[in-house]
Amino acid sequence: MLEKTTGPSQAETQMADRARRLAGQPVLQALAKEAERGPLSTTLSEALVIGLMQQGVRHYFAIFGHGSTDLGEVLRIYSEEGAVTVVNCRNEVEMAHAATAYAWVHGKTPAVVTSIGPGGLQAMAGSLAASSNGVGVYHIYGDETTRGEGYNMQQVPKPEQGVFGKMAAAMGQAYTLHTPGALRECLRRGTACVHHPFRAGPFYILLPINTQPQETEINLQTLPTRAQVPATAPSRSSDYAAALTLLRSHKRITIKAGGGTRAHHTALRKFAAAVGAPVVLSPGSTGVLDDSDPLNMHVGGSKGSISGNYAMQNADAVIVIGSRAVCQADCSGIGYPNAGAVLNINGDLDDLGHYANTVGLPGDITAVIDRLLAELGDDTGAGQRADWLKACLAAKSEWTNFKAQRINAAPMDDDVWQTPVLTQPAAIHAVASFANRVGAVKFFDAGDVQANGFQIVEDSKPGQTFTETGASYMGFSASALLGSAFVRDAPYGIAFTGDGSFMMNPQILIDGVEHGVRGMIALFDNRRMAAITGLQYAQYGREFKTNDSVAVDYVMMARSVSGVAAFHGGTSKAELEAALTAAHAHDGLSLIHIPVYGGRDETAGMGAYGSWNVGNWVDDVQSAYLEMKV
Ligand SMILES: Cc1ncc(C[n+]2csc(CCOP(=O)(O)OP(=O)(O)O)c2C)c(N)n1
Ligand SMILES: [Mg+2]
Repeated sequence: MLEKTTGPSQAETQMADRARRLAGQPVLQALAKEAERGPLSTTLSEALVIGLMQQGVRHYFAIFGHGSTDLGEVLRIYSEEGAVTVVNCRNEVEMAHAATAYAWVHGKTPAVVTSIGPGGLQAMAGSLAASSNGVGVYHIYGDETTRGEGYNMQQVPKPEQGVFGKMAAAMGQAYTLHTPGALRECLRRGTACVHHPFRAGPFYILLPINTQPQETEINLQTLPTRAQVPATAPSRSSDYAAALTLLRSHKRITIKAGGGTRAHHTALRKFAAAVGAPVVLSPGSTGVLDDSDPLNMHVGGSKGSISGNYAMQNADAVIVIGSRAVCQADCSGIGYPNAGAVLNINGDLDDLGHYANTVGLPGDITAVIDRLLAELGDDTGAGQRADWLKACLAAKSEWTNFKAQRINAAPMDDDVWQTPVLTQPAAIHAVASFANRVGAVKFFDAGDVQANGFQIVEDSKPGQTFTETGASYMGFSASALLGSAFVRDAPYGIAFTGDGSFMMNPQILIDGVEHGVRGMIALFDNRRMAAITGLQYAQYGREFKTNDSVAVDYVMMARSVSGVAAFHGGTSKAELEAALTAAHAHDGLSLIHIPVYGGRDETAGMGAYGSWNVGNWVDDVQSAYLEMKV
């Protein structure tokens, strides 16, 4: 343990010396002197920080507590020497979201650090966004002592060991560092999880309070480096035979591109063009085809679009690529009522066999597509799909026209605002277009804001929108802005959030300023949780407890935090445009409060085109599911 008295202890001086060298160099170079001498003796806390660094982890999001003071002290010294950055936060859910966004947008691995108990639990809740979207993040939680001297404050109060570790293991993968010498194994499992090639997720390290300061020895040469595996694809020609037959024998093939295609959009585009098949997007895969690409049918699923759902409903075969078939993406299993066959391309063997009557090609999407195209040669079956493409294109124009009407809807009289205000689709389109114009990254989290968002955005490539569709976690989008803290040349971020979602995690107002975030919160205020109001009306014809009567001046609220620039979004597109320009000009965090129509006029929404196995729809959906051929 580091004894803090008047001056730095010898242990601290040595640690600072190591940290100084680690600041500028990779681990093995920085600590070459130590490595030559044999195993390095240090505390578990420092060993963990060095071990994570060996995997490229140098960025921490932290809320410390009595459960993580020793680790905190190491991070203090390492951060003072410039070896790590530490972003202190105000809420663990917010912090987990920020870490997820950091990994998702910037492709680097962060670590979240909490205390024991409530801190860890809150972070674990927030980590659902990482696991649902396949994003690798280390979570480090202080944990009960392994000595077992009785209850630790904040542990789960029952006579059972390691309850937090068990919960974390149920959420994802977890390792309790009960024994400091187990660090190597912990980090090997960790990198296999957070750097998994197609199903990354959060890895939870439970760090007992008493093992953190324990002296241990690590062999720097065998500290696990970041896991890397080469792209794989089925190796024999015969493995592709059934796929070739499927492609050559179906006239109405639709490709369903899931979130997994984001990293493989170049191969996807080549494949769709070669086989002459329309591509339907999932809520989370906008941009994998250019918005204007004639093959892009836009989003399909429970919310969907006219064209996306048309291409799903009328397909005689589906090529599912990189999708885990979430209910919202495939209408709870009844999205393809006319399909008799599936070709599934996915690295994950469980997802590969999700549908019945499937030809599965497991592996890396690009590697599989490249090989499949080589096997297909010129005989791709595209010739027989001309009529199908024409019909899909007609559906695409229908959607484009419909969308144009909705996003250009005139302001509507609203009960709450007592004046005509913009509809949510009109306001979202204005902000999304602005974002694309200025090269900003768009973040979405939940509610009508998210659903309208994925129906409206017009992206030309992946990475322009990060919509947390996996968990639809209210509070993600604003918190995600914090993911760019300390990231050099980070793109400007715009969080699209509802009034309900924003108040789940408003901490960004303070943390964003503290850590120099450049970004904007576009707050679409309909004074209700409208997505749920809409569901209630659609299912039971009555609204219940999804609105409130409390007016909030979000501009004043935001301005009460020094450093935040806040603007009224006005009630017309012209006023909103002016606010966007002003907010973007602020070199820091800004907020625009945009009142939007919250009534039932359907021209104020984008509509829903699919089915969903929820509420009083379940009987219908489940009986339709029984009729599916795939
Ligand atoms: C943390 C969390 N709690 C509850 C939900 C369920 N939920 C989904 S959307 C929604 C309402 C969102 O309201 P708001 O952000 O104001 O957006 P709006 O639908 O009004 O546009 C709720 C409660 C959720 N997705 N996440
Ligand atoms: Mg709302």
